Amino acid sequence: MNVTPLLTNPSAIQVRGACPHDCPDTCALLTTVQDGVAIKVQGNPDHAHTNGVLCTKVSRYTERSYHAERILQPLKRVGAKGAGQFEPVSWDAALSDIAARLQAIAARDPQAILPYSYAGTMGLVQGESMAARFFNKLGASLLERTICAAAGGEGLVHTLGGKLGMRVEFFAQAKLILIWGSNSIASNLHFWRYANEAKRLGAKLICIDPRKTETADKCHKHIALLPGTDGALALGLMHELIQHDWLDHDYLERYTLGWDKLRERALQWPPERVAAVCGITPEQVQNLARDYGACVSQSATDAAGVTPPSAAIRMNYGLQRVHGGGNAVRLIASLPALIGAWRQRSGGVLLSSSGTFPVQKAALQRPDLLAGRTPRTLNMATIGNDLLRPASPEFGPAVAALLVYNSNPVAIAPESTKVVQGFAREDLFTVVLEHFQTDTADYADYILPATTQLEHWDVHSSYGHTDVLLNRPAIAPLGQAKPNTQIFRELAKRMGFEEACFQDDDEALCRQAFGDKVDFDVLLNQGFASLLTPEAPFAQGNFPTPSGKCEFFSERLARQGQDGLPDHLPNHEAVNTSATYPLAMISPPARNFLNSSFVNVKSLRDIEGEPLLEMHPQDAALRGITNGDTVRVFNDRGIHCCHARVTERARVGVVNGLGIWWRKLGLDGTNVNQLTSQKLTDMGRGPTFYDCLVEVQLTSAKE
Ligand SMILES: Nc1nc2c(c(=O)[nH]1)N[C@H]1C(S)=C(S)[C@@H](COP(=O)(O)OP(=O)(O)OC[C@H]3O[C@@H](n4cnc5c(=O)[nH]c(N)nc54)[C@H](O)[C@@H]3O)O[C@H]1N2
Ligand SMILES: Nc1nc2c(c(=O)[nH]1)N[C@H]1C(S)=C(S)[C@@H](COP(=O)(O)OP(=O)(O)OC[C@H]3O[C@@H](n4cnc5c(=O)[nH]c(N)nc54)[C@H](O)[C@@H]3O)O[C@H]1N2
Ligand code: SF4
Ligand SMILES: [Mo]
Repeated sequence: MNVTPLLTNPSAIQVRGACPHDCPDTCALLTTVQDGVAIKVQGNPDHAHTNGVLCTKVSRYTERSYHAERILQPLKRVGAKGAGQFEPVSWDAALSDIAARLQAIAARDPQAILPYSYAGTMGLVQGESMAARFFNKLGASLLERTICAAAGGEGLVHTLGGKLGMRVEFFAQAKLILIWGSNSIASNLHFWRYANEAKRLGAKLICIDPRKTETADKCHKHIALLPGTDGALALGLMHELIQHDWLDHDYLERYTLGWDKLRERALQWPPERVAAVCGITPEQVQNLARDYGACVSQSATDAAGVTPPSAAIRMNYGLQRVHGGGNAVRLIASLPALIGAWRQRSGGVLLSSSGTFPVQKAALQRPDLLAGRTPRTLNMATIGNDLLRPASPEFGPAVAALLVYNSNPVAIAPESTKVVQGFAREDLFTVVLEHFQTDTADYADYILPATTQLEHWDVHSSYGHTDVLLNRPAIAPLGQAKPNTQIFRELAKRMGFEEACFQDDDEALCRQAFGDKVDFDVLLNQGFASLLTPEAPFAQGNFPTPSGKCEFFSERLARQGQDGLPDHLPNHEAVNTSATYPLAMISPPARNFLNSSFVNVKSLRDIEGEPLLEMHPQDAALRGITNGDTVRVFNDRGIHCCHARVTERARVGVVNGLGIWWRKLGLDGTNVNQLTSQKLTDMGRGPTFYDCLVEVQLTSAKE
């Protein structure tokens, strides 16, 4: 059945969809449509994880889709680069000109063309399907999509064997939950529902986060460690587990690799050393270990048939945006094996479930269109540097054309000064597919109007649960907007790409995404389909690593010249290492934005207020700053002005700049990324947004 008529309003229908946003929850949507207009977006009550509830952002989805500032026709630049002045142009004129420009560049070297995209939509079809085919056929530079999860993803792969972990629903049955580097209430609301249920059933919740978040408020304990010190804390926990013999020796022996080596390393991390590195007390380390150690299991049930309490860890990507992020994830992902937590379905760890999905990537992206060519790969985390690099034998051609879709790099990429300089290059040809005139779109030569999730087909995996979701269009495209797929199809035609795969329509692409691995009829009829996954995936080992074990020691990493054993790596810019920049700045998500999306939706922006820097009263007093004052936050990379919020949500020595505001909405036309660096993580070549030292000065006191 395609759509469901509504009992309370017979002239309206409800269309099943999926939330497209970069959020672990991937909710099932029900859009109510009357006379071709979407009047309401709700959570689908039939989908267990969504449970009929959406976050505030997406329950206001119609406000975003029908926003007065939606771009609804192709626009061509008329003013200076970055001035944001455009005039309407026909699709035909825009696409013909873009194709001609790309052909001219490709004739010299197609690698001078670079796609730039991320997870503005997480849809497999409006993400990398037709777009990837287009760039593969062209032979354009490849993009390493590292901006979010690269370090942690690698950490998981080298420890557990994939982006896999506990099933989210079983957190509800855990007796101890560590919420580690995650502000779940803001960024993973539907996980929080399960955690809250566990809490009602008597579980203890502990939040490990430099910031006192709304999630920390609701946990029994909060450990406000310094950013980038999670690896040390995990080693300290191991130290205590060993000292007190809170270990599942049987699990360690059967199902892990490298325990002797890890044990030796952990024994170098007594609580006092950990406390000094993490900026917490030795007792906090000891108490955390006692809580975790209380869940040790010798086997799933003891001799008397009693099931031991289970310990579950919800990590999120917040803790891996630092130099040692990959190693920290390796250490934390190792913890459940020490106490045998994996033996129960309500024990273990979850960072991402995305590796569960049998996505048919080659069918969608068609790497065969490269026809033997191996274009260079550029890292999206260093777009600032790469746009400014001249041609050289090592680098290849300078980037001459950039096609941006599903991303807002001028706002979200680190070290904005460089990014902006790069985008401002007069000789760079930039095309941006967008809903809105973002900071990035301001620098476009052409802005092409893209459809929103209400207007196109898509199919979704998830990184927070294990269901596949189908998104049907609820309404026709607004104005002249087209799906990303259609834009690339039409560009392909103008470039003379004749392969049949450029004809596939969006429904066909949706079918190809999982091929015969998921029953498409179930998706069509129900809107979602659950993957069959084991309840306790590693109860008997079966880790998809080369050894089949939980790899404390990784031969693969050792062969790459890395330490095969995880360790704590200090931040590139660690606290107490610079007299000039004594404060660490982190810039985690704001609850009512999704990265830089929704910042232009007024009702949501009104809740967030304005760009603010949270400072601990002690740090503020030292600098003569009071609540509401205008401050300059600065380091060698730049200056960002905003208002100070003096609050104990910030710990001493750490300031928090929440959310990724649009630069043009900031006090001085900048956001926090003016300060972040392009230095990379230990694994996965990811960015280090939360590894950033700054100083703060009063510019003007509040009137
Ligand atoms: N409302 C909302 N939801 C979102 C997003 C959003 O912007 N807004 N973003 C989405 C995206 S892109 C992602 S990747 C996911 C996950 O996104 P994450 O960035 O993991 O977001 P959070 O779950 O908020 O977790 C970040 C938490 O980590 C803390 N943190 C920062 N540095 C450290 C550290 O060194 N150690 C520890 N232990 N904690 C640290 C921060 O204070 C913050 O509370 O969430 C998604 N969900
Ligand atoms: N300082 C700091 N910087 C960060 C982070 C941080 O915590 N702190 N977080 C990082 C993380 S985790 C991530 S994931 C990145 C996120 O960075 P991005 O993936 O760039 O995410 P957004 O900022 O939400 O921008 C997505 C854009 O895609 C557009 N879009 C949405 N759907 C479609 C569509 O169907 N078609 C087209 N053409 N466009 C569409 C939206 O309008 C929006 O402007 O930011 C990173 N940057
Ligand atoms: S942003 Fe996350 S919580 Fe909100 S509707 Fe989408 S998937 Fe659900
Ligand atoms: Mo992300």
